[in-house]
Amino acid sequence: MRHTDGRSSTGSGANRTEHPLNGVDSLIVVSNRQPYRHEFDGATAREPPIDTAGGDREVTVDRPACGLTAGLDPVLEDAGGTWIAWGDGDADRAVTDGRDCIGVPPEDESYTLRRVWLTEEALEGYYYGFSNQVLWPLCHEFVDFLEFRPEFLEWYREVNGRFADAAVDHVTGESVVWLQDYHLALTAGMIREAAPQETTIAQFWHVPWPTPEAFRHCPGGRELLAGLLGNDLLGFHVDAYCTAFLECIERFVPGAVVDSRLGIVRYEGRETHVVATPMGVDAAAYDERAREADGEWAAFCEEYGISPGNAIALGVDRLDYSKGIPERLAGVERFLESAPGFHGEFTFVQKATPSRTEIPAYERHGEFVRSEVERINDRFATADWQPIVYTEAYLPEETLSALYRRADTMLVSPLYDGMNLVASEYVAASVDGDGALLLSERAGCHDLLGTFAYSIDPRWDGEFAATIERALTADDGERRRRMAGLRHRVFEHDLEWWMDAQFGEIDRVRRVTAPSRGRSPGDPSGSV
Ligand code: GDG
Repeated sequence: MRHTDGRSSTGSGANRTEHPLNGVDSLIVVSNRQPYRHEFDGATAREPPIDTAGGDREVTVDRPACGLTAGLDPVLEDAGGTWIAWGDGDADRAVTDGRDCIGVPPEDESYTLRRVWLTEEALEGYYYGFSNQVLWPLCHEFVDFLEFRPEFLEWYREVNGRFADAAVDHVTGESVVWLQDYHLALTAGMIREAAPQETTIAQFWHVPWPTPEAFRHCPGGRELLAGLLGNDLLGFHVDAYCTAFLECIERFVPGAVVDSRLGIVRYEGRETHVVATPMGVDAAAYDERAREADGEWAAFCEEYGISPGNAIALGVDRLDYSKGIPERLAGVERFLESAPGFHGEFTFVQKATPSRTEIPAYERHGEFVRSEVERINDRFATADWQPIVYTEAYLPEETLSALYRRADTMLVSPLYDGMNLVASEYVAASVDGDGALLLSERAGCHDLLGTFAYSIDPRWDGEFAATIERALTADDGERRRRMAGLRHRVFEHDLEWWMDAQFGEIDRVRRVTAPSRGRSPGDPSGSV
C-alpha cells in the first residue's frame, strides 16, 4: 500500500503528548469527512464508494486537506480512540474489516477509523439535500436559496442515525464523543438515547448559527434543536452565534430553560453548556512553509503570465455563494476605475475551489463568477496585462503559502462566514510582516482580527475599492504595525489553542454535569 500525504507534518499541532483529555479512556470523533481516504490507484476522490474487493489493484491513501482533520489526527494518535466518518474513497470498503474499521495512520496504526457507507441516494438526500440546500443557506442567512424536499429530512434523519449507531457500538460510560458540524445535528440526541447515561457528548458547529427569524424557516427545526440539546457541550466560533442559538431555543423549544448569562440550557433533566471558542490554524506550519517557499511564486507567475513585481491582491475560497466573490470582483472593478495609476501594475489573483457542484445554486454561482472575471478582464486588459488571474486548479500547500507570503493584500469578503480560516492562514504566512488583510465585518474571525485588519462591508463596492487602494498605498509603518497585531492574535489563537480550549471545556462540563449523568461529583471516574 502506498501513502500520499500532501501536508507537512511539522507545526504546533503535531507531536503533542499533553492535552486536557489525557486520561479519557475512549475518545470518539464523529464527522462527515474522514481523515484518511483509500483509493484504487488512478481513481478520483469525488467518485462515490463502490462495493469491491481490492484484488491486485494498488491502493493509495491520502489525507483530505482540512484544518480540522490535520489538527485532530495527532490528538487521536496520542489518546487512541475511534474516528467515525463517511467512507468516500472507492477503495475504502475493500480495506476495512468486518466491522467497517481500519487502523490508522497507515504507517503507525494508533487509532480506529470506523467508516459509514452512504449510497448515492443517501448522499443526495442527507448531504446535497438537507445539509447543503437547507442548513447551509439557512445558517448563512440565504433564506431564498433554501430548497426543501421531504425526503431530504428523511435521509438526514436516517444518516444521522447511522452515524449514531456506529458511535454507540464504540461508547462506554467513560467515553467522550465529539461531533463535528451541521451534517450531524440529530446525532447527539440519538446517541444520548442509546448510550450509557454517563457518556459525555460534545459538538462543534463550524458555521454561523442563524437568527430566530431565519431559523424559523427550517423544516424540522424543533427536532434539530432538541437533537443538539443531547450534547453536554455545544461549541461555536463566536459569541453572536451562541446568543442566536440560545434565542432559538427560547423561542422554539417549549420546556427548555435558558440561562443566557451562563450559556446553559436545561432540558429534560439535563444541561447543555454553550460556549464560543474561535477555531485557529496551524500557524507555525504556514509560517514555516512560507519561509521555505523558494521559486514557487516565480513559477506561479510564469504559469499565469503575471509580472512578478506587480502589486498583488489575493482571494482564496471555496466557490460558494457565501464567500462574496462577486462582491469582491465588483470592488476590484471599482478600484480599477478609480485608480488608473495601477493599470498594468496590479494583479488580482483569485483561487476558487469548485464545491458542491451538483447543487444548481453552486453551478449558477460558478458560471456567474467566471463570466464576471471575463467581463472585467475584457474591459481593462491591454496587450500585455490582464487585471484578474482566475484559477480553479488545486494549489499545493507550498504554492498556497508562497502566494500568501507574496500577496500585498488579501481580500477576505464573505457575506457571512462561520470563522474563515483563509484570513488566519494569510497572516501566519505573512512572514515578511508587511501584508495587509482586508476583512469583511461579516466573517466570524472579524471578532479576533478586526482591530488590525482593514474592515470592509463587502456589499459596498465603493468603500471596498477605496480600502484596496488605502491598503496598497499605506506606509510601511502602518502595514507592519497592523500585521504585527494580526500575527500576535493568530499565533496566540492557533489550532493547538483551539483544541486545548475545546478539550478544556469538555473536561469542565464533564465535571459539572457528572451528577446529572449519574455520577457523584466526587467519583474520580467522573472526571478526566
Ligand atoms: C467551514 C466554515 C470555518 C482552499 N483552496 C485551496 C485550499 N483551500 C483551503 C484553505 C482553507 C480551507 O480550504 C477553507 O476554509 P474556510 O474556513 O475559509 O472555509 P470553509 O471551507 O467554508 O469552512 C468556515 C471552517 O469551516 C472551520 O470551522 O472557518 O467559516 O464555512 O484552509 O486553505 N488549500 C489548498 N489548496 C487550495 O487550492 N492547499
